[in-house]
Amino acid sequence: MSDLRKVRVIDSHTEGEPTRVVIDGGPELGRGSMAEKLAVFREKFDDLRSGIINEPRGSDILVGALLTPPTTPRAVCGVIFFNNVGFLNACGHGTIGVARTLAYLGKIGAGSHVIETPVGEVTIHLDAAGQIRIDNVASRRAFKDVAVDVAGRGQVVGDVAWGGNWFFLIGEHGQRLTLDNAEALTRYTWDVRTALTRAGVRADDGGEIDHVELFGPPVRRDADSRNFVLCPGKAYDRSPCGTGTSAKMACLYADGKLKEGQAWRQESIIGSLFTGSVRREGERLVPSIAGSAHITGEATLILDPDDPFRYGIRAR
Ligand code: PYC
Repeated sequence: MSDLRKVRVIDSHTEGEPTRVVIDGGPELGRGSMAEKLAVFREKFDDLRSGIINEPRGSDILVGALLTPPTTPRAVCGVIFFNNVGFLNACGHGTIGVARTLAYLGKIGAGSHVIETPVGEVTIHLDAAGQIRIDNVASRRAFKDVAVDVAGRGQVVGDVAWGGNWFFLIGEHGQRLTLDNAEALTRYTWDVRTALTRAGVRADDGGEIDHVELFGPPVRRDADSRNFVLCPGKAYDRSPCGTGTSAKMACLYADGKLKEGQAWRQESIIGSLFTGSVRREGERLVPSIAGSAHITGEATLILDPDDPFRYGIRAR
């Protein structure tokens, strides 16, 4: 029994999208930069990533967050996000979940706190009432109106934008953005993603465009838009997607449709809401995202060396 590996986690959801924060028993990633720590996690501990997220302990929709020691005294901690198929550069709903978890653990109080990610620093603002807002990494649109031929569906046009991850954002798609249509939306966005890969469409820094986002009119009266976001592992985001909303606001700003400080209320496919805005800091466009997160559980995961599925159920 002494060979059992134990991993302590705290689960939360942010506007419906779950985050599993590893607070103890995670892998030791060394003393390098956050990007180097991510590389060590990817190369040496991918089994553990899968064991924490995938069935039978987790599910495709879970996003994991490994807390690391900070590499700068400015930050309270570093974080590396991961999912059912690999790693995320950053994660908006996940950062709000990490903030809620740190507050739950008594590690942060009301005020502003910096968290490091492999793609830059994010600032979380926690108010006395427990509301959370994050200032995300700088966002930008790389390409406008990129046309891609999608097998069996014809040409689809979208923008390529960065919000901490790379997104293909589509306004004209002819799809019904309702939760009861999630399977068809998943098929549509997966077809678009496959077409982007086949056509060799990448971001301007060579990055893979691994999130696809559809936009349409809101259902809620207090929202500006509703979206459906397909994540890299084929699960759809239950929240309005923090990095996706950041990418959307970068496009709106570039088109002159969103001004600095103006609120953008993004509704998700399940009807939850993020309120965002942008501000310029020199050349950088900094998006802010506000939303609520709730703790849903605390657990000790056990990885038993005798368990054939200790590292999760994976296609081989
Ligand atoms: O909120 O940025 C986000 C996100 C990315 C993938 C799932 N959620």
